[in-house]
Amino acid sequence: MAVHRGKIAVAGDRYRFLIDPHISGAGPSGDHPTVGDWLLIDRETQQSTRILIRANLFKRRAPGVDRKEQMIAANVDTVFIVASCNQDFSGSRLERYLVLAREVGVNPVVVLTKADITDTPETFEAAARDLQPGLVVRTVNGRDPGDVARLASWCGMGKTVALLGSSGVGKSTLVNTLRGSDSIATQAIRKGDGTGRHTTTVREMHRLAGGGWLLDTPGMRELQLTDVAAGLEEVFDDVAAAVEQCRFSNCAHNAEPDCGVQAAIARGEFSTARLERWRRLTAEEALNTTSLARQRSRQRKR
Ligand SMILES: Nc1nc2c(ncn2[C@@H]2O[C@H](COP(=O)(O)OP(=O)(O)OP(=O)(O)O)[C@@H](O)[C@H]2O)c(=O)[nH]1
Ligand SMILES: [Mg+2]
Ligand SMILES: [Zn+2]
Repeated sequence: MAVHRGKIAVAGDRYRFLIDPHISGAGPSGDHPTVGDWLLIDRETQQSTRILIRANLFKRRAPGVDRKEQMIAANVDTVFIVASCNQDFSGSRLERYLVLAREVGVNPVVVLTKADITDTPETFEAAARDLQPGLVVRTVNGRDPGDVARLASWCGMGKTVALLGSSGVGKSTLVNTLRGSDSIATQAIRKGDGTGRHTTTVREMHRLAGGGWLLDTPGMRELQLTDVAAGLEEVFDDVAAAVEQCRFSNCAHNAEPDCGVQAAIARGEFSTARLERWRRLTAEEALNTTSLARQRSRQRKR
């Protein structure tokens, strides 16, 4: 149900308590449980004995010195990628979350909040839709129950929706409005730059009266991608298809002869800005994935 410092909250048929996350038979990867996991628990010892196989797992490369892999959530049906219609909006940041969702294989819905404080919600909506053809985008005032009801179809009985996004975009506000309560703390954003104050500090599941679950998460400062080659290929499928057309397999897509990417740009299939974003994310993913692989093999040797 929730990950606290050093403890996890579990719930089952008529019980709810905190347990130690260290599991004896945790399986080959040695993972700890995370929010959304299904566990087998020994009623007598109140110890978890096994994590059931996950339908999916969101993870990122944690910020900080050790830069380990960090689990975000498991067994998610839909992810609400939340951003607000203000100066904090960033298309390329949304795109990172989108790559992660596609990699994990979870249906993404972009939720643009704070439609009530802009005169031009359609410009934010257009920027989001531009990221991938067919992307589902909903623009709402997160404090208006009537507006937020348009998100209810993803939150039905037995469904789990994870909310991801930067601090201050209104994730907890959405959870409160969808639940018709104000039990989760929210906090005004900074006036200067419109960023949040990292109000939510715990990843936690919240139950809806209709039997759905909302997984609120702390706003992320940066989403560093790792192991997302498939997600990148899906979000940038136009660039990936163009790369296939290059004459040289090691083409750098600058001024090489018969470069499929430059040809696609010349035909107006995508912009150089999109190519640059693809370059940046691909380089970052390659770097993070190799250094994590190195870390893992070092751990195995120990
Ligand atoms: N006007 C308006 N204010 C909103 C909307 N959504 C959220 N807010 C406000 O924005 C501020 C931040 O909202 P939170 O729900 O705390 O944001 P959060 O994404 O949970 O932030 P962290 O917990 O720090 O990650 C609060 O003051 C909310 O009342 C909206 O749609 N319209
Ligand atoms: Mg919050
Ligand atoms: Zn090329």
